[in-house]
Amino acid sequence: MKGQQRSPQRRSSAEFPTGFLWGVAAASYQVEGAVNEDGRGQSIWDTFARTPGKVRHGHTGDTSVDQYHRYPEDVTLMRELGVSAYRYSIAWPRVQPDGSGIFNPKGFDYYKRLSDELHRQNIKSVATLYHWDLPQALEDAGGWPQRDTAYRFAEYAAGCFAELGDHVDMWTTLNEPWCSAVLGYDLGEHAPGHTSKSKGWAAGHHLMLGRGVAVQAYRALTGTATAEQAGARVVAPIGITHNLETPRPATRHPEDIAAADRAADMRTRFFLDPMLGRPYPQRHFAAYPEEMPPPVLDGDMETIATPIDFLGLNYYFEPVVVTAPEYPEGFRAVNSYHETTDMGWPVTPLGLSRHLRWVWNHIDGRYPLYITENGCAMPDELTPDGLRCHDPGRVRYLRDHFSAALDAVEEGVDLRGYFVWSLIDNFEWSLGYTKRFGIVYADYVNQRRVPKDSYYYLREVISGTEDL
Ligand code: GCO
Repeated sequence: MKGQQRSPQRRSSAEFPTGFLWGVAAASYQVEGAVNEDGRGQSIWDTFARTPGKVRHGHTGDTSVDQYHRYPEDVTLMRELGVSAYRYSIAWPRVQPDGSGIFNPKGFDYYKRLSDELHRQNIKSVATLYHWDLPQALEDAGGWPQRDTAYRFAEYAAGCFAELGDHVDMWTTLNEPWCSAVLGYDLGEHAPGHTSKSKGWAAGHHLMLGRGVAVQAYRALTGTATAEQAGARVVAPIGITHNLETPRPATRHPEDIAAADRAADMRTRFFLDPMLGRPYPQRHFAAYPEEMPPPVLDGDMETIATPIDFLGLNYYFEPVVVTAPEYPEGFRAVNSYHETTDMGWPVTPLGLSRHLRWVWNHIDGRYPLYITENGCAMPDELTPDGLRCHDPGRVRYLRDHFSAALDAVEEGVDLRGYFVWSLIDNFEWSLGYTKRFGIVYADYVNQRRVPKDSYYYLREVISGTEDL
């Protein structure tokens, strides 16, 4: 008999570990709207978005997809999708309008209603405490470059633990502190829009410190050192969400390989190593002797190293770098010649497996990993009847990234969940509403939601009827 045709290996979501958490993600300012309701204070994003020239077309999060009022419909979309978790964020100025002192019960009520609805529809409530909406009053007092902001964050976090502890199934302290610090205070691309390297890295240190103090407050409240130690008592795990990068060298030349390693200092080691009890990357500081090191006081590094329960990673693409001795840090990013998304980001699924393996090895397997965000902005085509939305690029993107994540799992990475960014199109920060990341299309005029093809694809993946 002639050689039999080998059927391609079938891979399905069933190959992920038992209990694997499939979810979708979003963030307060990007989806809630209702910025002046029920006593919500102002945040740095309200101010930034209203400052001419900061956000494309002058878009703001004032209304967005109005999830503050429409959350029951969105949770129903999640249930029909089959996800078991929703990762949202708590707007600090909703629950503590001035960023210190008095809490606002009506703000907490919203997150209770949202969690109750999630639980009613069998979905876990995964709350991020800080997804970039710092109360404006704290920015007026100096913002994250001020040490006091770290303690204000811990106070706010403790208020959330006390009020929402019975409602939340999983906590993350910060979302992407690199963005808050560097985009917000050094490059000025995000709120509050400062351009000072020393402010940026001071902000980075205080963000990491604040979350360390917050985790200690959480442990004191739950009476354990880690969620695992709670035994039969259910204690929601607490972790962090990072956007680390492990760039790929453009060539195998030793100088490019060394440059890629150096590139990981700023984006990865600075935000990861102190959490593991290691020092900040000194090599990075040496590149900016005038503005570094950040203001570290006695005991800070121990606080930052307070154990957590899991590490969340947001992954969108893998950068490529070459050696560039003319830059202080000795590298620069170059084009990777991959197909790109609407953001101009290369589509690099294999980079996801490499990244997961790198992080897993770097942390010596100390914490289980979650992909807390992955997704893409791609061209969407709404059908003339408005009932369907075709997004074949996003379907391919997701399939290839799911498969890459499974590769890492098969190689021993303890990956426990995967959150797609995002459930629904939303306010994409300084790009306003011009980029659509949703697996559900948002009609911003009449607030109609239209599930895209990628939504139906993800539904089949989760139920195991569609191959990866
Ligand atoms: C991020 C953000 C999201 C973005 C997404 C797409 O954490 O960067 O969490 O808010 O919208 O990453 O850029």
